Amino acid sequence: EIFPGDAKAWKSAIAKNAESLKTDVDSINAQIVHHVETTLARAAFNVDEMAMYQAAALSVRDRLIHNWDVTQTFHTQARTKRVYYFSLEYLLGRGYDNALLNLGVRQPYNEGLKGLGFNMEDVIDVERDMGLGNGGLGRLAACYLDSTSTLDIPCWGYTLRYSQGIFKQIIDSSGNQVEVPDPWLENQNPWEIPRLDNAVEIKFHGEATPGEGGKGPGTWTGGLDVLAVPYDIPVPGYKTQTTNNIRAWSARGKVSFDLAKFNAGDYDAAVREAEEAETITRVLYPNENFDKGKALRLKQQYFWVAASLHDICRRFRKLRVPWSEFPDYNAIQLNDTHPTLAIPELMRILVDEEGQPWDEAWEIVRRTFSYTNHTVLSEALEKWSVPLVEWLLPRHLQIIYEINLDMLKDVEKKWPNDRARLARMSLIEEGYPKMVRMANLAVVGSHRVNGVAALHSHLVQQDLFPDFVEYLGRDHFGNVTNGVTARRWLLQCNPSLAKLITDTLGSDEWVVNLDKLEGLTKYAKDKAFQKKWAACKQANRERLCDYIEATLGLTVNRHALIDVQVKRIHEYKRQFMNILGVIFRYLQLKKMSPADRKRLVPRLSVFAGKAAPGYYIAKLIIRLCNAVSKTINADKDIRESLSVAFLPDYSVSLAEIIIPASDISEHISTAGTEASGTSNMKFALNGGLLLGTLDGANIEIAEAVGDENVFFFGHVTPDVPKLRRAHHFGEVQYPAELLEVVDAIRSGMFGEAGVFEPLLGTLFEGKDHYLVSDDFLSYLQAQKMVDEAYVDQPSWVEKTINSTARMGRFASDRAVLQYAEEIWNIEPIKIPQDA
Ligand code: B1N
Repeated sequence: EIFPGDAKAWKSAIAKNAESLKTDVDSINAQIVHHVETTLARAAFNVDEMAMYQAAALSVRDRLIHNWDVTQTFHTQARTKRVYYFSLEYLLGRGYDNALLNLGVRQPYNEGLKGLGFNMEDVIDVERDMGLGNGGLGRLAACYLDSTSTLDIPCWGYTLRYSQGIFKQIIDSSGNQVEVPDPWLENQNPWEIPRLDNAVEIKFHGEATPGEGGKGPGTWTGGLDVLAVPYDIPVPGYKTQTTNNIRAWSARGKVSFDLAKFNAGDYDAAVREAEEAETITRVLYPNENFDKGKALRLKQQYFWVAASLHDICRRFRKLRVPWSEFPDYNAIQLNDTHPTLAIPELMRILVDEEGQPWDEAWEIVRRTFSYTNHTVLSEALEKWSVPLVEWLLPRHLQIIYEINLDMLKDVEKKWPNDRARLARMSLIEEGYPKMVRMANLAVVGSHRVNGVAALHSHLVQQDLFPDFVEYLGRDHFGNVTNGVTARRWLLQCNPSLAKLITDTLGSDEWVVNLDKLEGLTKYAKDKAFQKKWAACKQANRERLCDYIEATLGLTVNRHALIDVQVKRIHEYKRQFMNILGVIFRYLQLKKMSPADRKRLVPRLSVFAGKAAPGYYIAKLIIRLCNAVSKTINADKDIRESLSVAFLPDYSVSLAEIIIPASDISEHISTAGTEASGTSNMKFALNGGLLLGTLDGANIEIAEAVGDENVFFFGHVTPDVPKLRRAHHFGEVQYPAELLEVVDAIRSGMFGEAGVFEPLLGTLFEGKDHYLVSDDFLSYLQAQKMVDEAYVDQPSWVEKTINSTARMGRFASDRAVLQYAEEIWNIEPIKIPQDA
């Protein structure tokens, strides 16, 4: 019997309680008012938008928790396999609107709020983003969790609960980025459930001894304990009861430890120790595609994977089956190398704590883990110095050495006397200091390694791990092209287009089966449909223009072609090339007669994105964008034809406004540098056309939507090494168009010129690593083709319809199903009605 005491009393209480989850408007309002009066302890006259948001969100949370309970109880009782998605970042954005849509209660909530005197959009707008990520990698994790719930795949995300997520970006009066903290937990977060009773102790430092012969059970004693406290974030699926979980760990000082010092009168030390422990989850590292090798980051990584594995093993022990069956119940996906310490940590648990023989433990580990690589940029590949690992995690270093020894012996057997090969493959890079290569460890400790787009996966095999492809075989490596959730990235962010699509297709099945969008192709040439389609875009354009006006005080031509580049600011992403192109357009316009100018398609160039706080050149790019916008927007002759907006503080919720409004979006990284990109998919899905290089997922998007519906330019990946060599040897010709633009900047046209010298310097004297000068002309030509194509509106709208219609394969549902089948070996399991 599962009920303590009287089962009848329980059942009747549960049935009564279920009534509070009814979805008619009156019941919903009662739920909301319940939270106003009790949880918030307010009276009706005292309810502002923030209070209304909180009460409404809390009522939604009640529904989520109910579904969460049912889901978790069912999965546990059915002893299903679970997937654990280990990601140091989850860029969830806002939760309220998304939960309403997924739960299918947006309509009654809308009406309910109206009755209570509030407007849905305004209430949605007071929610702060959950910004626990930097960019694509973190947002991908969020999309994938949405898909696992929607597809009824049992899955938990594991991450850290940073007190401060990605910083808020402010642009100062000189156009510079200024970072201010993101206190996202300030107004209490309704989307998390603290589980104080499930806290876990995590150890650092101390002394370790290896086991007998290296492979026997070792020991790890002494050291410092920190508490890991879990907070659970329910993830609703779209119109399904399945509600998966993201468990985010928060660091706490251990009270017992402090108390001894406290009682001894050493108050400072007691507080200091607790504070130091809490520092571990104080802040998200704001670097993207860059590894700084900071000790605190290593602490974060171990704290996170140790707590998560502790949790998973505790759950596994309750099943009372042999450890050899661990991989039949658990699949762990490593989102990049950040969680790679999970590999030696699971070895430690199995060998040192559970007494499993080394070789069997290694087999379990490899069958459990799989690794997704997200970048080939060398500055982003994680390496930890051996002395640092030894100091923080002495036992883990021994285990890594043992894994390495085994592998190198094996390689030596296969390729005798090939010292260069051993040096390349070793988990330890020789040098001062020696470094642990986390990617190599992730590759050998997993049963499968994948890249995130076809080209990227090819480069992962060819450039990053060719020796491991030979050693472990081709089948150890694969590709899963990224995807995005149509729930957030069409249904939620673009309601007018979503409605038009549903009305046209006669069903909303596309929301869970994105291939259904294909049905739109037959209306692509239909004049009446084109008109409605274009009207949606215009409405979204106006919404963005309103936002620009409100935030920048800039009035723009509301019929301009909107050209956007929004993403992290990086040299490899080449926002620099974009702004140089904008300057070129400006110089052209200045040379024209007013009449000629009028004939040209007006443009609005939109930029947004954060730079890592220590990335000097990226920050100069932001400053240049702002300087250029200042000059151009102030030029009365040009105003109607060209304006430039740099929108501060790019975020998920800002992306939801920008993406539906775009006519052209730029994905213009140097070929071979952008692993996939995922905003490219969001733009195309929302009827925007891509202007891009043959890089990342752009290539597959073009395959899907048709070459005639994208604007491609620039050199291809195989050209890159020889172009870089040419720069190195000073054998390059600079196009006159580029030199003209550089001269304009140097002339002071955009303010004090000297400021930009270090940025301009990256173009010359062998420093143009990202080949801006090599692709610039081709970029300008592509821009010209955009202008020309836009003039023929019926043909343009047809392109955008076809583009949306053919984006089905870029659904995160497709990607997650591919992981489930090819890597996790797990099947969807629907929660029965009576669960
Ligand atoms: O991951 C995305 C891809 O679509 C992007 O192309 C890729 O750049 C991005 C260290 C990263 N790769 N590596 C990171 C983030 C944080 C960090 O600390 C590296 N982000 C990506 C999704 O596959």
